[in-house]
Amino acid sequence: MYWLDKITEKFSRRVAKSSSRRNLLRKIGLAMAGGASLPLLPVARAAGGEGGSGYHGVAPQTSGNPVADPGDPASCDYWRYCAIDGFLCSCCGGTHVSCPPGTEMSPMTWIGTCKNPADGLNYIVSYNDCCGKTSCSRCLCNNNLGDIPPYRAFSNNDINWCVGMDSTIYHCTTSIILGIATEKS
Ligand code: ABN
Repeated sequence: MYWLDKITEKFSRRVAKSSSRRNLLRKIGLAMAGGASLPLLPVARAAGGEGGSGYHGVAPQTSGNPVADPGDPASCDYWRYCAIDGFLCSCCGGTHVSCPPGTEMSPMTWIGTCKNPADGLNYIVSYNDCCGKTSCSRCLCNNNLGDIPPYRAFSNNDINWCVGMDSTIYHCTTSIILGIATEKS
């Protein structure tokens, strides 16, 4: 019965191998090593990468003319935002010059003057609020170049310009170039 002994031994060894403590530890070790290597996999990191807005889930954007209008409109550092106080429409389903769907642009605005690094000229920028939907709450920017306390409302950026609209609910802010500033301030 030598062959039966051999078969039984082989079977027993296989069962022991697959149920031993050593095998269990080996499986745990493999799982841990696999888990540790997961962050190395190539996943998209739109917001975290260099050049991104720094806001989670917001990919870098362009003005459409990177030479004359450089920078990322989804980032607070974009030159046009030197005097903005609000949520960037670029991060809210709109762009730096258009409101997100379902909102309406307020015709009353706060005006700032920002220097374009491409040509060194000062531009008059209108910060039009988009109204009619609850606050976007993404990409809050509070840059206050030229901001003056609210006793002069049109020189203060901390104002909801949705007043006078069908809906006064503020959603986000755009930044639209009106022209070149010719006078020194
Ligand atoms: N103009 C942006 C804004 C809206 C509501 C409150 C403060 C500032």
